[in-house]
Amino acid sequence: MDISGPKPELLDRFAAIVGANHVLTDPKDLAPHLVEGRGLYKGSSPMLLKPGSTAEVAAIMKLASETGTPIVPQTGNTGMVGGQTPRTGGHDIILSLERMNRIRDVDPVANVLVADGGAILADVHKAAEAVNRLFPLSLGSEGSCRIGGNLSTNAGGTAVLAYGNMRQLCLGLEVVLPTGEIWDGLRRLKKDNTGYDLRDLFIGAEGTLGIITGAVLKLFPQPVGHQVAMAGLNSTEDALKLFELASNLCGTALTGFELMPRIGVEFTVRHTDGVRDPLEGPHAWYTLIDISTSDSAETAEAMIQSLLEQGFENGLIQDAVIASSLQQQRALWNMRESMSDAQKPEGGSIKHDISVPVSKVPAFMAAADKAVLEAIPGARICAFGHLGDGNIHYNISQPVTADMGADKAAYLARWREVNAIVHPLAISFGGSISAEHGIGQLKRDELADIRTPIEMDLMRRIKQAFDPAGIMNPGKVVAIPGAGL
Ligand code: FAD
Ligand code: 2HG
Ligand code: ZN
Repeated sequence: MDISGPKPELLDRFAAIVGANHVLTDPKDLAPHLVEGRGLYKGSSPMLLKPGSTAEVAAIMKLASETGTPIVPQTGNTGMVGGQTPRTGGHDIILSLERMNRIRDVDPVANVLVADGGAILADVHKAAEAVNRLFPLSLGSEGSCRIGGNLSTNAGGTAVLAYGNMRQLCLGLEVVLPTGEIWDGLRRLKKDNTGYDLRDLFIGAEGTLGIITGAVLKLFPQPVGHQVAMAGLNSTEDALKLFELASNLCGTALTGFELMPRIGVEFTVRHTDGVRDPLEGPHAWYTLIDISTSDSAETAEAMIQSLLEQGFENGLIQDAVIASSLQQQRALWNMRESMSDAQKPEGGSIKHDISVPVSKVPAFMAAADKAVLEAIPGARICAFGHLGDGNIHYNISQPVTADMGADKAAYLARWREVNAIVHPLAISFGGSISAEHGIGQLKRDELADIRTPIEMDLMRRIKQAFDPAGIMNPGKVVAIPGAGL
């Protein structure tokens, strides 16, 4: 590719594949696609293409591979590590699957649903509900994120505890390779040991190995009983003990166990319409407990009652509320799911997506708090997340200052410095620096510090085998030295 970017004639050839109505080139139209939600990355691109079929995606990739044109897949643009954002100062063409948003098939007997890569997660939920089934992936972004992005980031969310992450929820894939070939792996089998698992290579690859255009997803029976409670606690140690108690009492009926700090509740109450403080007085920590049963509604009710009773008796719970209607259940979940966005109006937030073995969460938090507050006195630590999975969004809002707006950039400039405190701590507790959001651009240069040389070498060889021309979302996940990637 010419370093000045694709020539107008080449852009015309790309546009002709999808038709003029499905191409964006005006900077105003492109603008929302050049930046991600946190505003950390802002890229450039001459064109966004919206193909309407797998065949059109294949034609785009064939032309891209023949002409060495870099392509960035983007679906809902809710990713948190800049994987969907074109490179700054580059000429990557954005390929959006927003028109490929169909539910292709639902089979409630085999418990599978086949969707286009551009199907919106909330629409997949609705299609499953229409046949009395559940698709359990649950994210705050479910109204806008799409299946191709969920698979490519191996998304997690609030139901991983019971149902697993996206990798566990997928049986088969349809993928357009960087060469333009189509791999039809839309198999519906639970058991299939026939050679290397190609599907698992594309899941979590963040668009660096191919474009996911379709997927076979697993469905589950709709729960019969469902209970949601919020408990106020004194410490993360108590939260862990309560989690252990809940696991013992509820077993697989425990479908969510989320942790939130007081400051996160305050941010959410302050900045989210309709969210109220869930308990009478303030508490240092809150856990959101979700229980689903398949036999009867009474079982779920008995379980939540018994859990809270024992939690009070053991001195773990200071106060609690059980949602008494579907509306109240939604309100409690809404508070938790709004916590990510509620940090934005509080100035800069330096974020982490760490995981440690669940039993180590309190020790990790204590060590991280101490180190972070030494480095940034007054920092407002808003560490929340999926306690049941050992996955904490260890986010740190900037200290309150006279001019928060002006100080935000200076604070965010300390991002790497703060990562360098928190990430090694997570590793020292046997953890990971990216539990569910991926690597993208944000953590690309840290990957080699946390994966072994053999792992890095294997990842580079896989990348080169699938994408020898280096056109598939270059600059993301794995750096290929000397290849400009
Ligand atoms: P995009 O952002 O468009 O893309 C994400 C990555 O996938 C990029 O690298 C992109 O190039 C690649 N990609 C996209 N589509 C394709 C495709 N068809 N083929 C190949 N590659 C592709 N994430 C969690 O895991 N857990 C959470 O609890 C969670 N909560 C969130 C809450 C909020 C409020 C927000 C804004 C985000 C949250 N996220 C969470 C992050 C985000 O929603 C997920 O990463 C989501 O899975 C990305 O889907 P998307 O369609 O927006 O993908
Ligand atoms: C969540 O669990 C998301 O709400 C987002 O993964 C976390 O804002 C964040 O860091
Ligand atoms: Zn999360």
